[in-house]
Amino acid sequence: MNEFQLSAPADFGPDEPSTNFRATGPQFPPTHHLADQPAVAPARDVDTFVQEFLEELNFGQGVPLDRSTINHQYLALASTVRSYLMADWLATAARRRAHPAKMVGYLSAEYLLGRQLGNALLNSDLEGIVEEAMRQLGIDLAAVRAQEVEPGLGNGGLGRLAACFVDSLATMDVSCIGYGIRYEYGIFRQTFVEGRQVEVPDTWLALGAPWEFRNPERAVQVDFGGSVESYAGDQGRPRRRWRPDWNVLAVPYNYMVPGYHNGVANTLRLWSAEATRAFDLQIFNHGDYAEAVRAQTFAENISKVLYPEDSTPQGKELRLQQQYFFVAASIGDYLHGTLPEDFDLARLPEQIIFQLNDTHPVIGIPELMRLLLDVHGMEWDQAWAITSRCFAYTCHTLLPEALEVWPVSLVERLLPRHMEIIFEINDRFLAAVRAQFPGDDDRVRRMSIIAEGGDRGVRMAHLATVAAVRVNGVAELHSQLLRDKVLVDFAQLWPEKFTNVTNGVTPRRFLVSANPPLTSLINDAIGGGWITDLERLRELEPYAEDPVFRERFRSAKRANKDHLNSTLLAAGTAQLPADHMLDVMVKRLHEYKRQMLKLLHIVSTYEGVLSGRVPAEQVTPRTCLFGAKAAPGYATAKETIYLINRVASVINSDPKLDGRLFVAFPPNYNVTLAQRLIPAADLSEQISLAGKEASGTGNMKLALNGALTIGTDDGANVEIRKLVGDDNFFLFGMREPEVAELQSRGYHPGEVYASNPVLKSAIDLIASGHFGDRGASQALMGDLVGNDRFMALADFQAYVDAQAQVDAKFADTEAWTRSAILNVARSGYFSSDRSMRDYLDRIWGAQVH
Ligand code: 26W
Repeated sequence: MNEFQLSAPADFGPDEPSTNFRATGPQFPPTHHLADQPAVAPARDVDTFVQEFLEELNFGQGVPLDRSTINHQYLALASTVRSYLMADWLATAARRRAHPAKMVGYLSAEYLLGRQLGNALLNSDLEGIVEEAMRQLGIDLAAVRAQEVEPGLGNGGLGRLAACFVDSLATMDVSCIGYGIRYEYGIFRQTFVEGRQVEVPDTWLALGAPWEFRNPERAVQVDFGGSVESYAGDQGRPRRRWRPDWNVLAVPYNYMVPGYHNGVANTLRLWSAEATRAFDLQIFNHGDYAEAVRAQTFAENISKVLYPEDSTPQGKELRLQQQYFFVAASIGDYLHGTLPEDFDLARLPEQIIFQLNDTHPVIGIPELMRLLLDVHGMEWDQAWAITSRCFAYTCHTLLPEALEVWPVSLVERLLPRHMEIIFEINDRFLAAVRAQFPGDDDRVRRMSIIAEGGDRGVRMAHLATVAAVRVNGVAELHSQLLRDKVLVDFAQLWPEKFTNVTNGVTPRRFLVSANPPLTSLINDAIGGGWITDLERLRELEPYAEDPVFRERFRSAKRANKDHLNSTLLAAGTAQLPADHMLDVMVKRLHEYKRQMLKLLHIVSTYEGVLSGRVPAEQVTPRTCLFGAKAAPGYATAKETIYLINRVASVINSDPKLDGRLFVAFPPNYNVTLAQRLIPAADLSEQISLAGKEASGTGNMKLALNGALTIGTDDGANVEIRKLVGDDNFFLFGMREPEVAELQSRGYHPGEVYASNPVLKSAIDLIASGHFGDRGASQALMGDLVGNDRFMALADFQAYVDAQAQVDAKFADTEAWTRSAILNVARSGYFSSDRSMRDYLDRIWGAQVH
C-alpha cells in the first residue's frame, strides 16, 4: 500500500448522503461475531442499570453525577430506560416482519399521552430496579419523575382515548402503528389571573424530549395548492394530474409504545413539518434575509400548535392543512415506505385498516384514491374497491356544531385534486341513493357529502360514512342516536355498517400507576391477573361484605387524598380539608357537560345556610373540586370558570359555613393531575344533558378508582349504572327522549326559575354580585334564565334531590364503602383492552393480530 493509498475505500465513495432508506444493512459481508446478533437489552439488575445510567449521564448528558441537575438526571434516566425498551421494539418489529399480519393504522389528530417515564417503568417492569438504583445513587426518583413535562398533544376525551387504545394494543400484542402530529406546542397551560383563565404556551419540548426518535430519512413530501390538468395516459386514456404549487416536508418522530410485561413495543409516529427548501440562498444573497427563511417559518407553522377547540371547529385553513399534512404523510409512508416496493396494492385491505379517529383524518380517503388513481394508474372502480375497504370511522360527538364541514372553496384551493375526487365519490354515491330511493330528492339533499346552498361545504362525517367499512359510536346510547338521528339516512341504507364499541381506559395508567394503595389491596385479595384481564375485578365482590377489607379500602382512599394534598401543596393551590367528601368534576368546560348545574347546587347549599333555611351543621362536609380547561374562544365557558373561582373565594372564606363546604379549582387540569385527583375522589360528577355526552371516559376512571357516580342517563353512564347496579349509582334527570320531547315542545327556563324558590334564590344571589363582578354575574345568569340551551334548570331539582341521597349515603360509611368496592369490582368492562377486543371482533377482523 503506497503512502497515498487511503485505508478505507469510503473516502472515495459518493459525496452525496444516500437517501435510499430502503438500502439497509452493512455494505460488505460482516466478519465480527456480534454482527448478526439481535439487539439484546442490558441486563435487568441494579448494578447494570446504575452503570448504564451513569454512562448516559456522563457521556449522553456530558455531566458527572455531582454536577448533574434534576433535568440531566431525568434525561439520562429516560434514555437509559429507553434502551431497555428499544430491544423490545426491535424484536417486535423483527417478529412482525417475519410473520406479517394485517395491522391497524390508527389515524388521530390528537394523542394525550401523559408522562412517559412512569408508564415505561411500569410496563417494562423496571420500577423495582430503578427505585433501588436511584436510591443507591442518592437521587430522589419522585423529584426526577416530576421533572417530566407531559406531551399535551390533545384536548380531552378523544386524544386520551387514542393514548389508552395504543397502550392496550401493545399490551395485547396487536400489530398497530399510531399516526399523528408532533405539535411543537400542545394544549395550552391554564393559569388563573384574578379567577380568569389565561392561556400560556405549552413549551413541552424546551428541556428536551428523550422519548422520541427523529428519522429524517423517512421524511415524506406533502404537496398543497396549485391546479389539476388532464393528459392522455397509456392507451390514450384520459388521466388527471395534480400540479401543486407548494410543499412541505413531513419528518417522522417515532415514539415507542410499550406493552405491559410482554416485551412488546409498538410505534407511534408523529409528523413534524419542516421546509423542503430550508433556506433560499439566492434571495439571501440579495439581502432579503426574512424572505429567505419565509418558506421555512411558513412550513413549520403547520405542526406548530394544537387547535385548542374540542367541539366547535373554527374552520381555519391551517387546521385543514394540519389534517391533510399528517394523513398524506402517514398513508404515503405506509404505501411507499413500509410496504415492499413490489406490493400488489389490490391486496392493500388485507394488509392494513386505517381507523379514523373522528372526522379530523377523513381527508385521507380522497388522498388514498388520488394515489391509486394518479400515481398507481388504477381505474376508478378498482381504486374505490380498495379504498372503501381500508377505512373505518369512529364518531365521538353528538353536537351538530362539532361535525366538521369544510368550505368547498377552501378545499378546492388547498387540495384541488381531492375536491375533484370528493365530487366524483359523491356523484356515484348519490346515484346509488337515487336508485334505492327514486324521486326522494329531499333524502338526496340530506345525504349528500356536499352541503348545497350558500357557501357549499364538504360534510366530512358523510364522506367518512360513505367510504368506511364500519361506523361506530363510543357508547351504546351514542351509537343508537347515530343510527336513529345523526346518521339515520345512512343507517337505513347500510344498517350492517353501523356498530358500537363502548370506550374504555387503560388500567395500567389509571389504576396501577395512579393508585398504588388500591392496587396492592386488590393484588393481595385476588392476585395481579386483573391488570391485563380487568373483568377479573369481579372476584372482589365478596370483599365488599368484609369489614376489614372495607377499612383497608378506606385507608387506601385516605392515602390518596393525602398524596393529592401534597401535590396541590407543591403546586401552591389550596389544601383540601380532611374528612370531607371529595366531590369531583373534571373534564373540559362545556355548557352541555353542565358545570353550571354543579355550581348551582353549591350556591344553593351555601344560600340555604346564609338565609338560615339550612342549619350549617346539617351540611355534609364536602369539597367540590373542579378541573376544566375552556377553549380560548369559548366566552361562556371562560365566564363560567371565572364565576366558579369567584364563588370559591367567597364560600371558602365565609365562616358561616364553618368549613363544611369547600370549593377547589386547581388550574391546568391534565393527565398528570388526573392521575392524582381520580384515586382520591369519593363522588364522580357525570351530569351532562342526556343525549349530549357521546361516552365520557373520566366516568370510567373514577368508578374504577372507587368513586360513586351521580349522573344522568347519558353516554357510558348508562352502561356503568347497568353494571354497578342502581343501588351503587345516583341517577337523576331527564332521559334523552324526554329531553327531545321538551325541546320539541318548547322549553322555557324562566318559568322553571320562577317556580323553584331554592333555585331562584341561588341564581339571584349570584346575579346580585354577592360573588363579585356583578355585571359578569348578571350576564351569565341572564343567559342561563333566558336560554339555558342545555336545560340545567330543568334538571336542577332532581339533581338536588339526588345530592341529598348522596349526603344520606355518605353518612353511612360502611354502606358507602361497600358501594365503592362494588363499583370497582363491576367496572372491569371499561378496560380499553375490552374495547380493542370489540374493535377486532366487530370492525378490524381477526386477520389483524
Ligand atoms: C374540530 C373541533 C373538534 C375537536 C375535537 C371537535 C370534536 C372533537 C372531539 C371529538 C371532542 C371529544 O373529545 N369528544 C369526546 O370523545 C370522547 C372519546 O370518545 C368521549 O368519551 C366524549 O364523550 C366526547 O365528548
